[in-house]
Order: sequence, then C-alpha cells, then structure tokens
Amino acid sequence: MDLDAITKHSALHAKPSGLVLQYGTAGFRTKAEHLDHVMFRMGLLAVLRSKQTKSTIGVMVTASHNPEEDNGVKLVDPLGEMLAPSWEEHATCLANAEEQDVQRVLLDISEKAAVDLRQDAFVVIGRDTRPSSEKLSQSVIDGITVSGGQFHDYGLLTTPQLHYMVYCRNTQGQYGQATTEGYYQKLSKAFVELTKQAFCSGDECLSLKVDCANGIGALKLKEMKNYFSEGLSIQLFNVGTTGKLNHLCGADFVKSHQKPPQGIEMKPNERCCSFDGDADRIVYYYSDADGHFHLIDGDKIATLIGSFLKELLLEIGESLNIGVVQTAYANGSSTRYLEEVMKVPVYCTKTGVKHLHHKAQEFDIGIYFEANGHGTVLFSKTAEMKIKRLSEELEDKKRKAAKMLENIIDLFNQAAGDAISDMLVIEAILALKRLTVQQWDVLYTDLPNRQLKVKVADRQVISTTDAERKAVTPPGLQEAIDNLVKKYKLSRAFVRPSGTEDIVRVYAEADSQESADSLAHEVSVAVF
Ligand code: 16G
Ligand code: ZN
Repeated sequence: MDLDAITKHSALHAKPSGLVLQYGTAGFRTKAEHLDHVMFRMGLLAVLRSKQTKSTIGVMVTASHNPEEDNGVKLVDPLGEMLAPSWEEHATCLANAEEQDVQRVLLDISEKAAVDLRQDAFVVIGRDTRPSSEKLSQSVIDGITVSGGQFHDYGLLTTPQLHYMVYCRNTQGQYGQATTEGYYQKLSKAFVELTKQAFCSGDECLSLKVDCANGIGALKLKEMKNYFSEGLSIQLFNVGTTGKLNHLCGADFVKSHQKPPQGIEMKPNERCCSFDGDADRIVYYYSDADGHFHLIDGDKIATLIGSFLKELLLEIGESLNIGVVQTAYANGSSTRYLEEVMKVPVYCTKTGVKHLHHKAQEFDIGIYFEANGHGTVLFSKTAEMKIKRLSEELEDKKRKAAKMLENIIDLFNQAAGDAISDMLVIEAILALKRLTVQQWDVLYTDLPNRQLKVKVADRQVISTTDAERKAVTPPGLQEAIDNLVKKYKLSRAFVRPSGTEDIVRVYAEADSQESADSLAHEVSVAVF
C-alpha cells in the first residue's frame, strides 16, 4: 500500500472538521453531504478487511428507509453477513480520524487485526437509487483503487442482492452465480418448482400489489418479473418515476403509521405489500370490506413461515430443530402463539439484524424476523444435506415434502433478509396452503401497541439488559416502568436508546389501544 498516495487522495475527500460519526446498527448513516470522506475511507477499510479475510468484501451505499437526502454505507463480510463487531470499531476510528492521522490509523488497524498488506484485495460495490449514491460510490471506488485493491461495481442493487453477490463469490459459485441474472434465475426456478403443485388448470394466478417505496426494489422487481411470467402477477406502485424515495410510502412508513402508503389503489381484501428503500424489509396488509386497515408485520410473516416449515418436517418425519428469533418489539401475541400453539422455541435478541442472524445460526432451521419486516430463514449445512438426501431417498408424499423444503432453501436469501425473496416465499406458501390474506391475518390477534420517540439530553444514560427488555441505568427507571406496567392488563413496556437516531424509543403494549397509548405516554414521562 502506498501510504503517501493514500494521504494525498484523502485530502480530496476531506473530513468536515468536528464531524463525529459512528458505525451504528446498520453502518454509517447521515445527511448525504457529510459522507464523502466516510465513503473514501470505507473503500480503504474494505481493502484491509479483504486482505485480512483473503475474501471478497462488499460495500453497500444506502440509507435504507431514511429520507432521500440521507445516505449511508455498510460493509458486508465474506459469507454475506454484517461486518464483524471488532471491525465496526475500526470503521468508526477511521471515519473520525483527522486528516493527518489517517495513515497512522490505517497502520494501527492493520497491526491490531494482523492484516498481511501484501495480500490481494477484492471488493464489490452496490448502491441504491438515491441521487447522491452514484457520486458517493465513486468515492468508495477511489478509496479501493488508491490502496491497490481491485473491485467490481454492480451499480444499482438491492442491499440483499449485494449480500448475495458476496456470498456467491466467496463460495466459488456453489450458492449461485454472482450476477443479477444468477440471482433471478435461482429464485425464480425455486419459486416455479415450489408452486408447481399449487395451481390447478383454470386457477387464476396469484395477484399481488407491491409498493416499492420509490426505490431500488421497483427496478429489480421489474427485471425479475420476466423470469416468472406464469403463476404470479405483480402490480408495482411507487416505482420512483414521480414520487420521492420513502416519502409517505414503503415498509417503514406503513409499519410505523399503521396505515396504507400513498400511491397504491387498494380494493377491499386485496393482498398488498410494501418494500423499504433498499428492499431488505417487507410488510403485508389489506383493507377489509369495512375499510379497516390490517397490517401483517414481520411477526406474522415468521409465524406463517414457521408453521409451514414445521408441517413439512412432520410430513417427512424428520426432527430437525427449529428456532424462531425475535426482538423485544415482537408483539406479545406472536410470541405466545409461536410458543403455545405452534410449540416452537422462541428466542429474543437485541435489535439489529446482525444479532438475530447470529442467533438463528444456532439451529438446523433458524427463522428470524424483526417486527418491522426484516428477516429470513437460515438452514444449517447439515440440515441442507439431510433434506437433499431425503428428497432422493423418500417416496410419494414424503418425497414431495422434502422436495418442497429443498426449493424453499433455495428461495430464501441465506445471506440477509430480502424483500423480494421473502415475498416469493410468502406467495408460494399462501398458494400451497390455499390461504387468503385474511385467513393468514387471523392466526392470532396483535395486542394493541404504541411506539414513541423521546428526545433526551444524552440517550446513552439509558443502558439495558435482557435483550433490551430491562433498563439497568439510570437507577430507578426500571422500577418506575414495572410499577406503570402493573396498572394495565396484558401489558409490557420497555425503553432503549436508538442505534440509528439521537432519541430514546419507548414501546408499550396492552389489552386496548387506549391502555397501550397511555402506558407508552407514562413511560415516556418516566424517561424524560
Ligand atoms: C437498523 C437495523 C434494523 C433495526 C433498526 C433499529 C439492520 C440492517 N438494520 O435499521 O434491523 O430494526 O436499525 O433502529 O440491522 P433503532 O435502533 O433506531 O431503533
Ligand atoms: Zn432497508
């Protein structure tokens, strides 16, 4: 590495003085105009990480569901996972180094992480549709090339597609071809195989309305639609030609406002879904005959998928261990349903995909979803091999079930939660089980809940334990919450400092909306 050249180039991507940013839950995220230096430096860091792991590393330029003016960046590790925690710290150090310290920090990281600087480096890059993304990804490329790394720029991609590319490249194509065609082919083949039995001749094909949040999901779904012309008819809305990214639409808007996005025509009982701005989250919904809006969030998605997988396992008579991973935001009714009705073990982790993903890796079949719609299912290598073997050995109904499982493994993005892949899994399950969206919705009834944001002087004074369900500091806060919770029926509440905004989040649920609202309000007052 030519450190002098790096220093010279770094000056062209100067850090605004006094700006301090942190590699948070999903990388760096802030106003796009403050990110040029971060992008350049993440190019440098990706090269180091690639040298250290002797693997291809990914860099994704996106700010997901944030407003269009924001942007962000995150690194993707060799198996398509989120960057390892120790490297998140390196990322923060490097992003915040003053100009004259960049060289030293780079050397520091190389030393601490035992990076062999003579190794080759290869980085792949993807970006979302934000106006600022193209230029910012050029700054990443600048960082990669000046430090002697090689790269492939995929241009516009969904976040999960980039995770997929990284995973494919580091497993020598065993997982799939590292191209968008490879991705479409893998998923559509699995979908078509899986749904073959579902349609009788004369059946109307499945129809679904998709709100694409005016983002990258629209472009990619449009491309992909050509791969399965039969079986599923998708109508796209908010495709980005007129509306603004994530503005009054998208999965985050629908989930947090609990109402339909603008720009979609919903007829009673029609199945609709929303992606977020980088297409790694999905929620479903419909409006009933009385015009009431029904949200089907990540918890209910996990339940549908979990019960389907469990049925298939019962059919083939194999006992693979299934676990469902949720966060504190999971609706209490979903947890109860999973544990008491479906009899599957449920685990709770801290918020943020990396925590859920990590926990889900402990099972033969690890199902993880955040209530906000981010999630996927992971199959262990052993489970995958067993299912493959059974699909060859078994006969009749059992063989059919094993084949279905085999296709489902291919249909899930094993590297990251993926709105397109999850959508296809859900559509396939609904078709196979002949379930309407209403029948899916009534599996259980969500407890009324409320989320609030509280602005405090320093959100870090709040620390939590027990997967963010209990406050440790400040002293007395948890006791206060416990006393408030006692006043309501079927109630639960917690507070946690946000990992993405300078606020504290409050969550409350109870037997009625009034109670949930009032509990959330009372807890906010206790925090303040
Ligand atoms: C990020 C996380 C998401 C989490 C959210 C919580 C990833 C890819 N994304 O968007 O999973 O739900 O942060 O935000 O990990 P908060 O800390 O502000 O509540
Ligand atoms: Zn996202």
